[in-house]
Amino acid sequence: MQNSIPEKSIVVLVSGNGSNLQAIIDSISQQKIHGKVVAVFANKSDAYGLVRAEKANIPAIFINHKEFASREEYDNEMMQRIDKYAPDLIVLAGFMRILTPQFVAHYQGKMLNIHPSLLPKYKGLDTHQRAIDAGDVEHGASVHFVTAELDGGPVVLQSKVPIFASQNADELAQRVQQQERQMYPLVISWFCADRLKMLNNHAELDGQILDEMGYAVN
Ligand code: NHR
Ligand code: GAR
Repeated sequence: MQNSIPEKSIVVLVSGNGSNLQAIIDSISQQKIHGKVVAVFANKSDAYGLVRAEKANIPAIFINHKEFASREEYDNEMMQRIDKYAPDLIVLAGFMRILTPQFVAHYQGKMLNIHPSLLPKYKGLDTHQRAIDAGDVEHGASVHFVTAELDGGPVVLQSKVPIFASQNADELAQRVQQQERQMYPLVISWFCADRLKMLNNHAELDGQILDEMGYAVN
């Protein structure tokens, strides 16, 4: 069935290491995702994700936000450059810049993010330390559709890890990221197979509205 629909074009936005980007590239080469990464954009010149893209022969584009007077102008430039690749899906993979409502509206229902917490807990930054400081016994990551509400769009899938008393935030982050590299390609494969949609601010998989905390809630 998968091959009866056209391959999706994916644009990935990164700011850093790009280990999630790498997991997506690898899943595509293993034919687990019916899609193609057509471009990688970064807002940081030293983002290692740009190097990973180049190594995979994917156009790697750095746009310096310092050259733009406002977030609106920066996002407008991004939109114009991104749209040249006619993407079906925008994937935020460690992208660290808040996007304007105009940008989000332009890619409504076509943009996913991976956030390092069990949403709705710990929106924003420094999530691993915040989970430890709160004395939580579990933590994890969430894949969600991006809406204008920061880290507030409908959740598709969560993955949990235990928090051990002896762990520091860096060790916890590593364990969370290990989960991320499994779950993000899976969700992207659903989207590329036309199984996953955002409708009326809900995530829908195979025509079923997903729970507030996504698929496979336990
Ligand atoms: N934009 C919108 N409109 N909605 C979302 O849900 C978004 C978004 C942009 C990025 C990723 C998000 C995360 O997963 C994301 C989701 C950056 C910040 C932030 O505060 C917060 C959340 C996320 C990404 N950024 C600072 C800013 O002023 C800069 C911080 C830095 O450069 O270190 O943009 O966590
Ligand atoms: C990931 O843990 C991701 O969840 C997080 O940054 C890391 C990026 O790793 N995202 C955010 O904090 C977004 N604000 P990567 O660059 O190796 O994919």
